[in-house]
Amino acid sequence: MAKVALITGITGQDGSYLSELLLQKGYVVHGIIRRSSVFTTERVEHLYQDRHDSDVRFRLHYGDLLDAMCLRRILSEVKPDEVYNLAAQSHVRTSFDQPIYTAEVVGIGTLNLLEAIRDYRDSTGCEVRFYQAASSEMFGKAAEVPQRETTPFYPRSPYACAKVHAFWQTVNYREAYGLFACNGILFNHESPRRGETFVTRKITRAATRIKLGLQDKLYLGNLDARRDWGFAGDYVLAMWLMLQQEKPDDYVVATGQSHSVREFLAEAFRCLGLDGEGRVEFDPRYLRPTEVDVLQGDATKAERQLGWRPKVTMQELCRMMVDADMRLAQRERTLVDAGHDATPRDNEAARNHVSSAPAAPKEAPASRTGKRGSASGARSK
Ligand code: NAP
Ligand code: G4F
Repeated sequence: MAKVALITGITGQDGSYLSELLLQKGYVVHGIIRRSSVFTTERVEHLYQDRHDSDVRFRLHYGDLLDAMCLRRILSEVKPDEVYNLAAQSHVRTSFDQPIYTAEVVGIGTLNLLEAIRDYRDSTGCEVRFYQAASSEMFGKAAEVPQRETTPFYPRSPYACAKVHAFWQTVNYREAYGLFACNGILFNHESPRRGETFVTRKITRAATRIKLGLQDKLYLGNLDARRDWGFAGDYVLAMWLMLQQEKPDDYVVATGQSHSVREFLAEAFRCLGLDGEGRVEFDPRYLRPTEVDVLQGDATKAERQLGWRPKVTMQELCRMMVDADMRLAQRERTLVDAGHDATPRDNEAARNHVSSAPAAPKEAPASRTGKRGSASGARSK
């Protein structure tokens, strides 16, 4: 019989890649989506199946990590073998503006789900394997470089504090209740489907728009921060592998290479043959009250125990994102030249970036970071 997976955060970057992977592996995939006044399902639209079709293997359910009752109802209905908890208020800078909300979704939301799974298991006798999307942000002001599973946590944002809470709750449910629960401590991973307010995508989107004369400038914060950037498509495989092991455990997932924001920026401009001189300006709004200076992971354990390895380098990732965003910018350019509004209504940038997906994905709508670079604070963090 086909395995059943339940994914929270299915409409996000990772949710879309993980869905594709699990569908390819023959799973029935269920996802939890939040009700919104606008469509939020663009990243998984290509996976949608009409419920009236036979052999429907992809289904979405309304719910929210903050609604404990609905989590219980969905578990009873779906009867999952595996639950992947990817839902989060995942933007670090925003977590300083919304610390309590972030703590509720990331911290208490995870606990709501763990409790629901424990009760479901105890009342039905059905085992459920649980994956928690932990984060390298938990290392924060890191005690060592590179960071590994044994590196102590020193969180530097409300987001990271909440992820540390969720991490230890996951460990505790494993030890206290024997739940098969794993933390994937994932370092930054990006793709053409990355949200446009994260720095890599903000850069590739702006650079391609600058190249085509759709935008003058790019406003950024701290260019010296260093991150270990990998490709999201590679990282979802590590999530799945963790739940296929004999015993549950926690793993760092990273490329082992660290680059500064400045280096990523230079790489994006280099891909486009663009001179960045006078194009990039500093805006203190994008600084964080406390910054994480250097993240660089050591994924030796994941390689040894899971047989997992990253395939895409930072340079290849940057090229992939620039190419996808260039296609988007070209569409915008065509619209502008024809006298239409330049703001794209949809975004097919990621179409050619589903390494082995059953169908081509549709990209999320581009954030309106302000025509000609006038980024609004709320939109382009
Ligand atoms: P993302 O693109 O920001 O997606 C977040 C997802 O969570 C979206 O589907 C969002 O739904 C959903 N969500 C937010 N609040 C929710 C709530 N209260 N209830 C239910 N769903 C909710 O994030 P991502 O990059 O795919 O990352 C996936 C997970 O990995 C997150 O937990 C993130 O913190 C963690 N992580 C990410 C990275 C990275 O570099 N990408 C690294 C380490 C850890 P809407 O579409 O409705 O907003
Ligand atoms: O792209 P970022 O916003 O990602 P950040 O803060 O590292 O968080 C991401 O990765 C975490 C894993 O380590 C995830 F857990 C988390 O959910 C998220 O996916 O910022 C990267 C760096 C930071 O140091 C930031 O200060 O880029 C710097 N930066 C410089 N200018 C900027 C900007 N970041 C953003 N978002 N916007 C800027 O204009």
